[in-house]
Amino acid sequence: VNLQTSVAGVALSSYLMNASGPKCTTAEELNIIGHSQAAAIVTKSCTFEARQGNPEPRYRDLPLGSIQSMGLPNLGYQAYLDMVPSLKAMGKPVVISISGFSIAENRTMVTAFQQSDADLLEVNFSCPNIPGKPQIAYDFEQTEAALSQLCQLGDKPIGIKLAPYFDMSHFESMAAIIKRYPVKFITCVNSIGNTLVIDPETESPVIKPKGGYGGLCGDYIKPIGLANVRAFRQLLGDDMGIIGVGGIKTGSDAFEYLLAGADAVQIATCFEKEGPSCFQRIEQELSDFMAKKGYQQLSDAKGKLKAL
Ligand code: RRO
Repeated sequence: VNLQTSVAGVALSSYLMNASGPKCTTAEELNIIGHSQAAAIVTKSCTFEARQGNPEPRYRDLPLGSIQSMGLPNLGYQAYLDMVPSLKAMGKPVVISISGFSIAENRTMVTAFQQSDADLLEVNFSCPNIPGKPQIAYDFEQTEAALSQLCQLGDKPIGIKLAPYFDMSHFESMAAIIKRYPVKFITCVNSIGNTLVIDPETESPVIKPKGGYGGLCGDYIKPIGLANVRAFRQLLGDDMGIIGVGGIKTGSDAFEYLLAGADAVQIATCFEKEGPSCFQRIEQELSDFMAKKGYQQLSDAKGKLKAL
């Protein structure tokens, strides 16, 4: 099965890439992704200054996924800017995730990466883990204010990483805002923010930051990711690039996101737990699954969820 695809005009050799988050912070980690079967290299969300992130323990594997409150540990945007040439040299598209603490910081960083050789800029509007900082994607006015400033800083496609939504009116409001600006792609969804996992033995939360509140990831969130991709595909039409994320760990999970309308998918928790071999494995499973159904390319099934 031909798994070639594209997002915002950038060609991808297959349907899968890493998600911003796990194992994509250092040059060494990004090099491993470069040498894997992932179709692109996605960097950890960067901030203006380097950050250590939140106090540990800040990540916990769970039976059906994970919970984390990393707190944006990263090398600072200049380090990723300096890395772009060596990442590009690995021969696949480079996706830079940008997560400033203000519109001014995002402007500075987007402007810098617009002048780099990166392929896609994914501006993160949905980090749930910074104490005192709300998720921009849940504040429609702030989202609009940010988009009005970030979309005209260069020709490279700008996309936004969205929080999960749970109400049809929120899908409609966010889609209406996105349509007013030249946003070229969206990535749905970030973790479900501010969930609480309690260990009854220790009688404590399983992670330390924010009193235990953290982003829920993995299997738990697949139905939410699917709903968000499907809703935005229906509201934004076929020209919008949509990258699906949330609970993909098998070829059939990826196929479900294809039916919902995703142009490509990102793998977070499964990559965290399994390592870089997950990309080749899931790609092969997706190909086998589609072949068994008689499909020859992604477009044969993309967005074609059947009514019951
Ligand atoms: O670093 C994090 O704590 C983090 C980020 Br920036 C994000 O966007 N989503 C998430 O679940 N964790």
